[in-house]
Amino acid sequence: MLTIYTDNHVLRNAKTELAGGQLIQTFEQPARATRIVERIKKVSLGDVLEPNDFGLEPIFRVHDKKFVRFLETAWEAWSETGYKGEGIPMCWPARRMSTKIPDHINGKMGYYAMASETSFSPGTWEAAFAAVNVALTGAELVNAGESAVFALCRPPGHHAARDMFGGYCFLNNAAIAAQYFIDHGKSRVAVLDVDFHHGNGTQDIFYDRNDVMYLSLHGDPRDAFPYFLGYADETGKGGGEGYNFNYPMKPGTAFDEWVEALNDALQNIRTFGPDILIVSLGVDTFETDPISFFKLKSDDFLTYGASIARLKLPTLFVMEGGYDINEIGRNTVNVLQGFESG
Ligand code: OKP
Ligand code: ZN
Repeated sequence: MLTIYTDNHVLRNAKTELAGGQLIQTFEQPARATRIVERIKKVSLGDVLEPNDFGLEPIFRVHDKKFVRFLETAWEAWSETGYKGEGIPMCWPARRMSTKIPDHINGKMGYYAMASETSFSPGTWEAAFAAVNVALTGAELVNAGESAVFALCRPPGHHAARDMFGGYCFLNNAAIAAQYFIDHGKSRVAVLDVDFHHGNGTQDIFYDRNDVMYLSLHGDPRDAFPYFLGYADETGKGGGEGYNFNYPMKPGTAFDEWVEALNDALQNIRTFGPDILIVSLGVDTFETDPISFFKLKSDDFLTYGASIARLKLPTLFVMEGGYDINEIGRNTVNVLQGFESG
């Protein structure tokens, strides 16, 4: 399997994450992607290619222009205030408040944020933009007939909505790739999100559409981030009714139960009959992930990779989460090798 990867992800290297009332070292760190690419080379999964530059147009097909402009300029504006720390949103347009976009960076930060753990740091925009190019290069190859490609994106994307960042995400790599397929001749795309967290951004972007189906297996939002989306009764709206599937699962869920949800999702994908499958691949379902509560084992990743392959669809894997740095390489590549054996 081909992998798309660039070292530019290291430009996203925030020093702080607000967690439990403290500023701690970020879980979402450069070593994640570096460990994965090392494992890919170690097992000779296939060639590792640099991304091409697709510019901003494919991003504007999914994201709000003012939001993109905000991401491009946020670090500069934040640092110009003289604040000593990294950019952290602190005040949101909560219930019954105005939705006008403030001028001050502090106000803008809150307007565009969906959470406060994700600090802005120098290079964040450049890395997020590079990750989109990684996803789009993979999409272009799959569209040209490649049967499966791994887009090793970092930072991740599935929490980023049309005009919101947070949950370590800035631009929605998988959603931008899905829209790219639709804009380049494909009629139907399924996005299967196996990251531990619900991909609120991807769901939201395609919620009223029937050309992109979104299916997500994740920690029940009653107990897990992003808390305010990902419930089973969210099934789509308008023309998109029936094209959104959520499988929330409780703390401690192990593979036997998880795979039942996967099989149900795979059956829904078969019924939909898409031209393309995008897998939002997070391996934070692993038993020792430091921020998650599922109990998958390393061999389970091989097993479910093979299950996904049985759909026999052209497939783009897009990297999302996974925070047990010591096992992220093995677990991620297990999915890809399982897929190739399936
Ligand atoms: C991003 B992806 C840890 C709380 C973390 C944000 C999680 C973002 C996960 N103290 N909250 O879906 O893997
Ligand atoms: Zn996650």
